Amino acid sequence: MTARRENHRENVAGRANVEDTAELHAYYDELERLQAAPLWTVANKIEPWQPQSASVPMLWRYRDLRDHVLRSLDLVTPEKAGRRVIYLDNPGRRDVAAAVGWLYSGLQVMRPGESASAHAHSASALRFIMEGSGAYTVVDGHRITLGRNDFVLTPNGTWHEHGVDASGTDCIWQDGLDIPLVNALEANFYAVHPDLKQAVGHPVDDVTKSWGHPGLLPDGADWSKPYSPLLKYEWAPTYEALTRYAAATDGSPFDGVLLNYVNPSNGGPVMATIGAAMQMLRPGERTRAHRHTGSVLYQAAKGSGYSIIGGRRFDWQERDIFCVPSWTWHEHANASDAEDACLFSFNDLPVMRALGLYREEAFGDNGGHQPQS
Ligand code: GTQ
Repeated sequence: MTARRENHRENVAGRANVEDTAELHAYYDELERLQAAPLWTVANKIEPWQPQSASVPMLWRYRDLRDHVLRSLDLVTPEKAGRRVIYLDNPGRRDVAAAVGWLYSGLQVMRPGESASAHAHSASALRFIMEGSGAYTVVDGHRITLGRNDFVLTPNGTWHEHGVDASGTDCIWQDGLDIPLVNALEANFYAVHPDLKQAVGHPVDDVTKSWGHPGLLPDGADWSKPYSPLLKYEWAPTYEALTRYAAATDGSPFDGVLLNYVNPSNGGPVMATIGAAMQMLRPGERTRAHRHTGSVLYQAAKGSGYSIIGGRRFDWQERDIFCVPSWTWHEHANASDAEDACLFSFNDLPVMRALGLYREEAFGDNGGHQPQS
């Protein structure tokens, strides 16, 4: 029979396994003319036994990318580019510009005195500050100062603009957005602010001054928007919280000591579609492997180590970014016996959970590690 049609047969009871015959092919031709097709030729492909990620496990080394990112300072202006960003292009996801799964990520660079025009979109966004001083963002009129390892939100629908104070230095931060997801859902709107700039309507950093106190909420706090009012999570209190938690817990066998960034008004994820975490791998720690649905993008915020992802070992240093595709075995190790290592990560787990699609599995049951290829 001709091989011109795909026919994904499996010799398993309950799965599609229809032979190719001339009569069937003639029938398929008739269906094709009606923009229709027989399910049984594709059923085994479109209903795999388990998630089949098209994303490739990847590590982007900062020492390889940094000079190229800085070069864009001389090559394009924020005015012409809109935003000066070099994005992470997963070889399995080029068609949707994703770094992994349905998540986009890029490295944005700005000079002192520069700013990008204010805009809003249906995609939710976050930044994780990598280097430089004087960076700020304005989110719905709240001006927010940004320092190293700070994590900031620009949720779905909010006006936002980024810049670097004239007194600052060249700044680089990681952007993370759910652009591929929102495009897959065919729900993405984009707007440029009519004035290109927002009026700042609140004291600088009022978001952290109001919402950023552990265990304390403003009296009468009334927040019903579907994202965290805190907007910025600073590095110093985050690291202190990890250190204190590490003294009180054995941690997770899969993640070490992990704290999720949450919405302080309800304990939920920071945004409806994107969750984020900071985890500490204690000196000498090596975790067990597990896998779960949902995609995760990591940035090494402190220290160095390696992760084994889908059987491949990726050695990371501070500022390197790597991804774990959905349903892929992964485990992490701190390379140092003296210092802790910290991994920032963001993910689409709120989507998986909200849609009832979250699943998780431990590798083996004897504390084993996945084989490396
Ligand atoms: O600043 O919201 O890296 O809209 C890509 C698209 C950043 C942003 C990116 C965006 C943004």
